[in-house]
Amino acid sequence: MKRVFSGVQPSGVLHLGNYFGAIRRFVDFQDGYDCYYCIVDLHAITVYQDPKELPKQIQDTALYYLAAGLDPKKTTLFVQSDVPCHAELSWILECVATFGELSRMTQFKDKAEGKESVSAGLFTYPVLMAADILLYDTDIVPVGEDQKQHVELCRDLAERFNSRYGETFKMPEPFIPQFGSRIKSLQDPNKKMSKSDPDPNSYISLDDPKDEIVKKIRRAVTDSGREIIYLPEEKPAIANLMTIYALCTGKSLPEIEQHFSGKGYADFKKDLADVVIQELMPVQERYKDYRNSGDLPHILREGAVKANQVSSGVLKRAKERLGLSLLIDPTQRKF
Ligand code: AQP
Repeated sequence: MKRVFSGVQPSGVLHLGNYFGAIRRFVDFQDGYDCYYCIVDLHAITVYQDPKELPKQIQDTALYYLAAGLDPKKTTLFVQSDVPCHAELSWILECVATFGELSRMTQFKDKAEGKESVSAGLFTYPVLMAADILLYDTDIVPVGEDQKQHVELCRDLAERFNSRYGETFKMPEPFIPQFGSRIKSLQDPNKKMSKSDPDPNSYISLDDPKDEIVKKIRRAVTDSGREIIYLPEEKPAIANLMTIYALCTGKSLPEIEQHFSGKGYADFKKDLADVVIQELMPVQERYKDYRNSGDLPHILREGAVKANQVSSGVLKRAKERLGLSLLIDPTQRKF
């Protein structure tokens, strides 16, 4: 069976972009693939997280994975910091990565822009992501468009390590959905929807109540004109809203254009709010069911045990190639 790995940061409440660009795709892979899905809390702390809030954010991210349809019997769900190999392989790969290539990562540039000081962890974030992926001998990495450059870096690091030290890592392929891989901000269609956007009107969170969804969609920016047509260059705001509509309903863009022909933005936004609510209400119900069931700690413990087993084998392989000690008990060192 081919192996799939991906992760989501517990850096806030998940939004429609995370849902359509990532976790709903994760569910598609669970039949027929060996899936490892991670709550990447070590990535989240590259920017400040309130230590009182972080445990709840980790729990909620895991609950939303389950609420979106992940079956813990079919997939391995775990928290990154429960598996120490991630941090260890990350350091090893940092010694293979170059300062120049990390400086070219656009996500770092975006996140660092305008800030007086950023953590070194934010700079080396893509290397930790490479370690996450390579530790599971991953074949496929489902991600949104924004992570494409990071998966490419992961492949470069794997290739460089393999040619320097001998065949060690499997070469992963990104899987970026053709549609929905870059849901845009509702307030600025030039930016992606993001949980750390200071304007809450820019995103729809998976836990937004119905009236909030209606309000946010009503306030979403539109383009000039009044026609509902898909022209991403000329009408990026409407194209984004149509993308969300298509993802919620399964309708094609020409079908949507035809359905709203002769109608204006107000009618379209009203229907869009309805279909988003129809998509998200069952997710919110399942979230509550999983939270009330109390099953989560057990699911995450089992996931961590399995993830530790697999990743420690790959880390051992890498350390062997490097000529590093494999001893679990350092008091047994012989030379
Ligand atoms: N707007 C988006 N459209 C489609 N996919 C998206 N993803 C994120 N935003 C969009 C995908 O969701 C997965 C998890 O992302 P993440 O939480 O690890 O980090 P991120 O990409 O940095 O997402 P955010 O929301 O922008 O988080 P913050 O604000 O904390 O940095 C990834 O597969 C990502 O591609």
